Amino acid sequence: MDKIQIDTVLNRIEEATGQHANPRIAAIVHRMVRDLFHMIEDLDIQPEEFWSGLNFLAEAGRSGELGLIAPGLGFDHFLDLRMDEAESQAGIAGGTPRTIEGPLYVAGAPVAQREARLDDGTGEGEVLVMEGQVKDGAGQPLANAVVEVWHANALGNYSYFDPTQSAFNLRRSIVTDGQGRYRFRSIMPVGYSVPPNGATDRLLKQLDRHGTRPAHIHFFVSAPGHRKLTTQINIDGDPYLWDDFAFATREGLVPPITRVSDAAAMAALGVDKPFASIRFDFTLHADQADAPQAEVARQRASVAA
Ligand code: MBD
Ligand code: FE
Repeated sequence: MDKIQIDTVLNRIEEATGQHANPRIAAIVHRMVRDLFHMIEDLDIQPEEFWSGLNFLAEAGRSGELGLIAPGLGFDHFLDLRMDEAESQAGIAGGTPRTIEGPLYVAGAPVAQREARLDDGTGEGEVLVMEGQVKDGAGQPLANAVVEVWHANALGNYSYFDPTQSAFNLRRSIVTDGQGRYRFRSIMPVGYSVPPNGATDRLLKQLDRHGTRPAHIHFFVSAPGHRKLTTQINIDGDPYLWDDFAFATREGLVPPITRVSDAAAMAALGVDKPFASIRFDFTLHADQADAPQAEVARQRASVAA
């Protein structure tokens, strides 16, 4: 089709916009329609392809998988890179790198002071102890920081979304002590994979891609007067470490794992096998008025405590 013809029809559609339109929404919708019209033209998209794409998105919505398709196509990571860029423009540098939240956070997890056990004791998996400090940009410990932690079990599944797990299994909010310290005992997570034959899986198969994440642990770290950090650590040695379907692995977020076989340390935890130990400190940036919001509002699952 002639570019002028496309512009003519696009202009008619945009001119239908009323006086009381939301200008931001209108700008976004117009741009999206414009780009998609040109895509249809450039790729010569056939009606059957258009309707099959529309129905695909509708089904992904019905099955709750749009939150998986977005990271699988790199959108979440791209938004991270844009936030990094915005921070750098505001003079914010260093600190613990951010990485994507993902779709599996649940608000309302039990709150613990200084330390917590995350697993309910029923699941498989090597015992893992993770500890460290929350610090400010000058390396000073942050007392009363909140470390929200959530991760998958040894089958790669998250409580709440996996109804076979107990409420808030592998999810806690830990408040740091006077020296900024937190500590938790849990079990080693295994990488999540998208639901077999779901919309995300079928899309990725068309791209000859897998839908697996390397084993990881999610965190929101917040402290009064500081920018909230959304991040993850990865479990070193996972075969998918640098082959994450969500593109979220970053340098600085792969701490070394130590195996502890010291008898006294094992006895103190009440375990009879060596356990894994990770030490990881989080460094937050101070609040800054002219910097973009670090906290992202989005729909999240929530369960009353
Ligand atoms: C996850 O566990 C996850 O962290 C992301 C980003 C997407 C799907 C599952
Ligand atoms: Fe995850």
